[in-house]
This record gives sequence, C-alpha cells and structure tokens, in this order.
Amino acid sequence: MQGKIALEEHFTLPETRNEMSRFSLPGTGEDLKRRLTDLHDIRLGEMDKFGIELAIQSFNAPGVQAVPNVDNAIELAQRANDTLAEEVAKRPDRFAGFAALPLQDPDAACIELTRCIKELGFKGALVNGFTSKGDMETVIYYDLPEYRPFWASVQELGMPLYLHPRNPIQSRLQSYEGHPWLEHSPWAFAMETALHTLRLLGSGVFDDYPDVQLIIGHLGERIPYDLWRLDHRIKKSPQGIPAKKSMRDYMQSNVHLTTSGNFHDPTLHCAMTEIGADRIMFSVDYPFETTADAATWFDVSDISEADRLQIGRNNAVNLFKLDLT
Ligand code: GRE
Ligand code: ZN
Repeated sequence: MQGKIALEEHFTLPETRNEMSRFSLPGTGEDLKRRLTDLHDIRLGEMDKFGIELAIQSFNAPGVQAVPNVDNAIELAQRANDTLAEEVAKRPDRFAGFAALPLQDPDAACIELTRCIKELGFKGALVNGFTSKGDMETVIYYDLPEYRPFWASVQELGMPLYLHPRNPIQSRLQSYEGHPWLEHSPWAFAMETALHTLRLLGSGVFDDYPDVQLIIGHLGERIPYDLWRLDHRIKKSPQGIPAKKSMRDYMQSNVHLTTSGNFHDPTLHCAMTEIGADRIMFSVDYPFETTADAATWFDVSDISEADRLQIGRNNAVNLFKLDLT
C-alpha cells in the first residue's frame, strides 16, 4: 500500500544515543545507533521503499521521563524538540513531530506542549511512561491530581498524547528475577504501559476531559484481548471505581492503537473487533522493528481494502488533522 502514515517512529540526539546500546543484539549496536540518529538517509529510503508517505517522529524511550533532575529534564525536552523541528522542516512533506515533555514539572510540560504545537507545528506528544523525579526509584503516573491541569492543556490544544512504554523501576523487577528476557519489550513494556493506561481510564481523567485522545502502541499493549474480563471483574469490585464509564467505553472513545511492533493478523482482528478499525493506525516502531516486517505484513494482512486504507492512512489524517496534498 502506498501513502501509509506511521507514528511510533523514534530518533535520538547524538549525545543520548549511547544509552540505547543496551537494547541491541550483539553486533547490531552501531547499526541501531546510526538508524536512531539518521532521518533523511536510511529512514527516508526505507519509507520510500515500503510506501510510507509520512512518519511522525518521537524522542526515543525512556528519554526525558528518565531524567530525575527537573531542570535537566526541561532542558533536554527543549533540545530534543528543537532538533526535531529543524529536521522536520527539511522535509515537512515526509516527517512530522511529537513533543517530548518534562512531566517532572506539570506546568513546564504544559508550556512545552503549547510551544511545540503552536510554534513548532507538532502533532501532539509522545511520553515514555511514568516519570522519574528526584531519583530513579520514583514512579509518577499521570492519573495523580497534580496532572489534571496538564490533561486540561492536552484537551485544549486538541492533539493526542501517545503513551509509549518504558521498563519498570529496578525494585519492581523482582518478579522478573532470573528471567531477563521478559524485561523490556517482550513483556514488561506492555505490562507497565497497560497498567498506566488503565490507571488513567479508571481515575476518571476522561470524564473530566472527554475530548482527550490517548494513543497506545503494540496493538493495545494486551488490553483488547482482556477487555471483557476487565469490565466483568471491575463490576464486582467491592472498592468501586472513580470512573463513570466502563473501560470499553473509554477504549472506544478516548484511546487509539497502533500496529507498532505487533505484526500478526489474529491480534489485529481482535483489536478491530474490540476497539474498532476507526481507532487503529499503522506504525512500525522504527528502528527497533524493521520497516520491511511492518509493511510487508500490513500490505497483505487479512483485512478489507477499505479497512487497510483507514488503518494505513485515513485514521491518522483525521486524528492529526493532516493537510496532505
Ligand atoms: C521502543 O522504544 O519502542 C523500544 C526500545 C527498546 C526495544 C524495543 C523497543 O526502546 O520497541
Ligand atoms: Zn517504540
């Protein structure tokens, strides 16, 4: 399919790219680092080859969320966003940007989000899970009351927020001890991100700010498959729940999914059945996944041509109010 739009695509700054090498397979570290800092050479070449017209770029995980010093987090977010804006300006027909946000300070995050959308033309923000503040063992989720003004800003600015994974903090990795292959992207990323998403939905954030649109990757971080059971058991919860609606209601009115890193027909069919084809968007998760894997699967996946066009392109055009001529 030509004209696809992808939106979980990551870049990094030369000075932060060494942090990424621990995720690499032996022998691939240098290649991954090169791909993370490159935009106009390898990345654009692969977009051309596999029919991706536009890719919305974001600062790689854990990024700004893992900078415990507030001033440093604010400075890094601004630097990452300014660099991305400069790169996007070279090819605005092919690239767009998501803001990195210093959520260590909710007011500073609102200011940076406003600047990125109003001055830099970004299409929303991508946040790498919970925020570390003060030290790396602190975990701050955005359902906490001090983040309500932040959600008010997200709603007012009218652009979505992508909640991207990061690994749990060290003290919460006890249950993974001796099984390091389950940390990071195979399992821990999804558990962490699904939990954060469900905290947001259950806390009533979307009752107060019903127009906020959240995006989660990897075909929903396992939530679609368990959505029925989740609501079924919450209804029986003796503690009740602050949110007014069911998880299904919020998933179908406030949450969008992408296909990032999850290239499998049965999983896509489940997401389409539970959430809806109008809330799913194509993505790669470049450079942690290959454009070839994502596109060659999606282009022939077992869905109707109307759904392919919607998921591959039109849902993103509508959500990000894109003016593609
Ligand atoms: C990501 O940011 O999407 C990512 C990593 C590391 C491994 C896999 C992955 O940061 O998808
Ligand atoms: Zn990613």
